[in-house]
Amino acid sequence: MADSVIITCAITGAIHTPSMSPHLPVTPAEIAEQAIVAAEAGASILHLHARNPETGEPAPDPAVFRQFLPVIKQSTEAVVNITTGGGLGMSIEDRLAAAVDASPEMASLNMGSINFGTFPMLEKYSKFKYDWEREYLARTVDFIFPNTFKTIEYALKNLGDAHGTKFEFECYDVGHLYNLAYFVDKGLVKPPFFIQFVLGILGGIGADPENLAFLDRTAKKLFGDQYEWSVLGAGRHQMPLATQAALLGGNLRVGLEDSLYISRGELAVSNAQQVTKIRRIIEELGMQVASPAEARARLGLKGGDRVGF
Ligand code: KMH
Ligand code: ZN
Repeated sequence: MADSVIITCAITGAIHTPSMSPHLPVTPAEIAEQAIVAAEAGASILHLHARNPETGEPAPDPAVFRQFLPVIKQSTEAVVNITTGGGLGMSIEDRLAAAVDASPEMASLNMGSINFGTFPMLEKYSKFKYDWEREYLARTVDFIFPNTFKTIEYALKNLGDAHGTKFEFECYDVGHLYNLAYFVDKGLVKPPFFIQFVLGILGGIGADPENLAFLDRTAKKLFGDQYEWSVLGAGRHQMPLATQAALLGGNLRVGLEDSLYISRGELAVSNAQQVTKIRRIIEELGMQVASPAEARARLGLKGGDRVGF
């Protein structure tokens, strides 16, 4: 068990829409600013998506990412982790474009196809600023988030091998760990690797504490000491599961991508506010927050000077 906890912060994502919170970063300037302050608060890995600056719609365009990547790199030591999940409904080419263009130290890689239901949020939000928001949520009642063995292998080769990018393997259910084991056994994924348990997405495993313990146990059985793990809990499950992860010797992810709140019914005013809260919990438990240098060493990353931005 490592003696420090790696905090990942996921700045804006592609789940929440602008009308859900005035604090959700949309423009490149807002994304850069919130990422930098989150790093200053203790996040060692910054997981980044981009959005259309005018409408806030998830955007795959490498040119939009390039408006904030250099600013973040110049202002922090934090590891940049670019999404390959993109926005719901994007093609696999679009999903990979920004990471292939930027050659980051890390990128996300989703380890199995799932139903990805965000439509229940329509029960909570009725007024939207932009036309796209309602349909973006409604369409997920009949949406499968595609991550096949073919597309996973394509990313491992064209981003992992080709760019020296290492992955945040997003596992939404226990079967995804066995998909990962297939690629480890094939030699396409080499240790040390980084598993992100994703709990509480409608379509994936539920956010029960027993499920995190189950995933932790299953990963240990499959991978021994070849990996580091982290957990992201969606919505109200974010802080409880992050706290449980720290106690279990894991790492954790916070950020407005996966929860807009700082506590029950209270919107977080920034990503940094969530980082500060979980950092306080980690330190109250007598543990420390890992630095970007520690994260790079433990995850075997290529270094911030070997990226393409
Ligand atoms: N929003 C998380 C549940 C990705 O960007 O590749 C999953 C995620 C996927 O972050
Ligand atoms: Zn993401």
